[in-house]
Amino acid sequence: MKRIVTVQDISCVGKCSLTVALPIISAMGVETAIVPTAVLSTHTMFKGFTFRDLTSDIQPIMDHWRNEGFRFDAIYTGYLGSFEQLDLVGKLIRDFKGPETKVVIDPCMADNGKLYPGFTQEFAFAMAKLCSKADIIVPNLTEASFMLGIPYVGSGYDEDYIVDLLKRLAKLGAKEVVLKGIQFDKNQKTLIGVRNKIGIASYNSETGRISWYFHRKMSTSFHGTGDIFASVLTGALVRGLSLEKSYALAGDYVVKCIEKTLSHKDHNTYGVDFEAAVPYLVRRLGRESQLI
Ligand code: PXL
Repeated sequence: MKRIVTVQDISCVGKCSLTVALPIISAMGVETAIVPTAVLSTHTMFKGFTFRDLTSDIQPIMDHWRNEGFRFDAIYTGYLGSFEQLDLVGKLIRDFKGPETKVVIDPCMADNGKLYPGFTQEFAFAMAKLCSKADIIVPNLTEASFMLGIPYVGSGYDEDYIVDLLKRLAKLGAKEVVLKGIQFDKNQKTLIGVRNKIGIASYNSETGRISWYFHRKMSTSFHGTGDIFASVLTGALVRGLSLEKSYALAGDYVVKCIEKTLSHKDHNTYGVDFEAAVPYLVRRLGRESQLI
């Protein structure tokens, strides 16, 4: 069985980080090892959350695993809370990346032009440095801007701007860049058929290939969807789908999760009902992985 190790926090309530990565990657038929970085009562969009830092457990976990000789098909990191954790993840990659291991870094720290509580510009630069060790990075536009140290442009940009961002992000050192949350304004010169949609662009720095995938824009955005996206992308890659097919599946699954959530009028506002859309994910993955 294929095996992913994912490094991120446990937010006990909130449907993000490990509480989505574990069930989703498992449902995709891939073993999910975890390194929990912290335990929070909820994610940080709630007021009054508790936070227990688990940084001091990470090195002993890695020491034990090294003795056991564990190897992983992918190393996937999400929300990391400190500079020390960034260093430890660097060591994890050094010690556990085999020739076939895919390293996926989701520089989860910001959205809608703002850093999440507790993060700084300095941390964003340190995360950018960690990204040099990745095969694939999956920032949104806000995270991309902070990592590059440039102002966030939330609207009015064109295709050339996105291509330039992709190339600058690739210079951080990852082989492939997947940029999320792209929306072109009506009046922009752009790809046919993508207006009123939201999408993803990718760049392979070895082949120079740029690809795009756009899907329906939902009326409401929810926390945790970036974690769901990165989990599905990593699971699909390990199951053998191409990067383009993996992020198309991830994007479409997020849309389905939001649809399911909005279909209940008493829905949670903190996270999506990803559980209700698992059958869709499993069916589609089954179909697509048979075609490989
Ligand atoms: O979904 C990203 C995320 C992960 N972990 C924690 C968070 C957030 C976003 O707010 O607060 C603790």
